[in-house]
Amino acid sequence: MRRVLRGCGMIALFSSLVFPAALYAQSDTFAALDQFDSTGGRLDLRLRAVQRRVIIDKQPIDTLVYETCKINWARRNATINSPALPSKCSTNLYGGPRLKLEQGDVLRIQLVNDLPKLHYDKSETLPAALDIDEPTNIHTHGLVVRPYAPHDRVSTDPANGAFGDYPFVTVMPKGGCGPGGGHIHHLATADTRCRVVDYEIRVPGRPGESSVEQGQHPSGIFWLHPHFHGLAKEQVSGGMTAMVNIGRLRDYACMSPRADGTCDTSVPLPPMRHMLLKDIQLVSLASGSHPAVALFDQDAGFCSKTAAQANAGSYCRGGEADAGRWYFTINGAVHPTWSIDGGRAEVWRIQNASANVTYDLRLDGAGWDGQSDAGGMPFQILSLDGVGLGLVNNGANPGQSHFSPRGLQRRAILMPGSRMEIVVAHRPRAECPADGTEPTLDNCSTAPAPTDTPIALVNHEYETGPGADVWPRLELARMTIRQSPTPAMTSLALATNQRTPAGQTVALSHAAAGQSHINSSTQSLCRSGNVRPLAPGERRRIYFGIAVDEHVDGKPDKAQDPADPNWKPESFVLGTSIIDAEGVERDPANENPLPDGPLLQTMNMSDAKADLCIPFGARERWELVNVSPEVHNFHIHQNRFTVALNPDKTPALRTQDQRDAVNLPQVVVNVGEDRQVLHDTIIVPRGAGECKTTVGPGGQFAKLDDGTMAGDNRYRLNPGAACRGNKAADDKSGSIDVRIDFNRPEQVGRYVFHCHILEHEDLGMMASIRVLSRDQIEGP
Ligand SMILES: [Cu+2]
Repeated sequence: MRRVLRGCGMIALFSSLVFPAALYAQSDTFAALDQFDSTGGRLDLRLRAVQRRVIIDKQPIDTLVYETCKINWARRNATINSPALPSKCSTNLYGGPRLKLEQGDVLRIQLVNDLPKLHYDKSETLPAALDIDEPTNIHTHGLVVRPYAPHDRVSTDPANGAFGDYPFVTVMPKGGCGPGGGHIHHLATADTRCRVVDYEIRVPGRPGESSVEQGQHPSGIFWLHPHFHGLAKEQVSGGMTAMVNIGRLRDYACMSPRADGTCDTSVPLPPMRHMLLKDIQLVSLASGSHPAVALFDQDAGFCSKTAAQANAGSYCRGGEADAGRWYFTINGAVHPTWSIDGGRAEVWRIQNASANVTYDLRLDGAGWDGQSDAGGMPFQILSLDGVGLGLVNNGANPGQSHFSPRGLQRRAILMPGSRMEIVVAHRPRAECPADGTEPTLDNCSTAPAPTDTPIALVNHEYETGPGADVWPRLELARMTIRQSPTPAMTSLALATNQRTPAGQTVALSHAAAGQSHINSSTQSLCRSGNVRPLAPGERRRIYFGIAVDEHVDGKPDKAQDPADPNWKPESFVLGTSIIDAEGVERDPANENPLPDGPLLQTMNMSDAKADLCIPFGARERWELVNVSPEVHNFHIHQNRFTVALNPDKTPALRTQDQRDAVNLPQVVVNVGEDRQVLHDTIIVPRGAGECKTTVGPGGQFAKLDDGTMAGDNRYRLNPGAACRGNKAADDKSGSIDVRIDFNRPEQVGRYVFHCHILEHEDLGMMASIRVLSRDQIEGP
């Protein structure tokens, strides 16, 4: 596969430097994210995408970051090249900024693309070293806000040329804007801009109001990252991310709930610590005046499995002759350590900002072994993927127990793009039940630290599938609780206002949607004749597949030598179909039956058609079906969904390996309650080993036509394949069913859903969706 390097003068890539034998990199002190608060309902920022020299573990590295500054919006174009005032700009460039918003705020971002040319290593797939102009754009992950391009909203504000949360824009750097400059054919999108583009993102609701039932925006943790198709992985790997916080922790968590369910706000919440988890692979360390060289086309096998297991520190050695390092950082700091006073707890707000890595997070200490399979010290999860879990309110006994018995977990899997908020307190093993009994907030209590007690945040090894990626085992950070005679803080109760609406339908006209004008290039395939709500009993099926073309010697192998002229890359493909009430699978475009199997394809952003056309107000059930033996991470923009339940209230999923679904039964679904957590990303459990990725006779797929890596690769899933996604008992596919409503005004428009493992997304595991208001379907 192509290889993208940064910081290359032509120094020797694989130097023979000898590393110190120390297990750990020297621990850093905890680095806070640079915080930018909205004021008066606005936050006006300039995000300059640049390459800057940053320091990671004393290594100077040239990497990609956002230089973030507060600006005077009216003078944004006049000041675009002015030196930024340090007092208004971010300083922890690699760690990233944190944007703090309220419901009702308007976030305005002037995105400036000052990225250098992208350098492809000539040793790999391309015939010669190639420098190309690098486009970018942004996406606000998890925000339910409007997805418009300026031409989509002319009727409401003709003077406004800003984009909403819209991934179909190409922002070229200055050098790529000339005639013929920077044209990347297969990545072209409908909207191409030169160097500067404005975004205006309005968060629904009013300050302090975060009720999903009321159509307000949930409070919680979200994030911002580049979403340019084909380059998202490279740019996120470099470090181009920001945390976005909306509302306050108090909107869904309370230290002291009263019997009537209200919160005594005089009791303070514990201190909060924000953590952006980022990783970077150095193929060569700094030497003399040369900075370290980072590999942004991340290699999951960078560290050998045994080397990774042997290393408990927050980097592992890898690359050619183990001459490189793969650092796992928190806000840019390597293995940060800090201490808190005894009797205290902290809330950790953790964001997986890695392009590809899946974290299996546990706590180590106080008699618990976070590196064991049994899991570590129990912690309380307050929110997952930006929405409070709502575990509070034992209505039968108000005032006695405010905590769900399912309030504690000993591990949490965060796939790329996922966030969670946890309460970390000292819970000695002796205070909690023996192994095999689920720890709860009632039976696993906190206790004062007897001495200075360390609690480590560790990452357990996680394998995405047999022969697929294995993410290394590492210790990420360490907190010491100082000895104190004061009793330990217990836990937080959660407010109940962020759960699934019980079921409401909102009528919507184009006026409410704010979009009477549809870009003609995308309208043609979504019109009255083919946009209808699903009938009762119907559901959509979304396929996630990996197709590997046959090698000339008949051995499909993802690790083939790219120098081999017969080398073909993997294709990450996604397909959709409709399953009717009789169980017949139909083509979503024309509703014809699909006896030859569904079509799966890589996304081609230059094709402006929408893969799915859905009427506003639709309430759908989607089967997410994994016909590959590797997990994926489903993410949909501008929307949230719940996990569908079986009649016995268990999650509707099939999996070959229960650890794929570790979050699901215990955390994601509050089994036994009527209401469920809303998600923007969810794991799609892997298929069995029989779900081969092969193309050709006897394989999973039949190829329809030749294409390029990012082009129009199309495959049919063979009817005789072992993995077909059907519910037959012998089916080997992995799957999880979700329920998605398209009933908020912010969901009208064109956007995408995809796998959030960015390597998979960039290589095509993505599709576009268009949600139309009634007026748009019926026409003028
Ligand atoms: Cu994937």
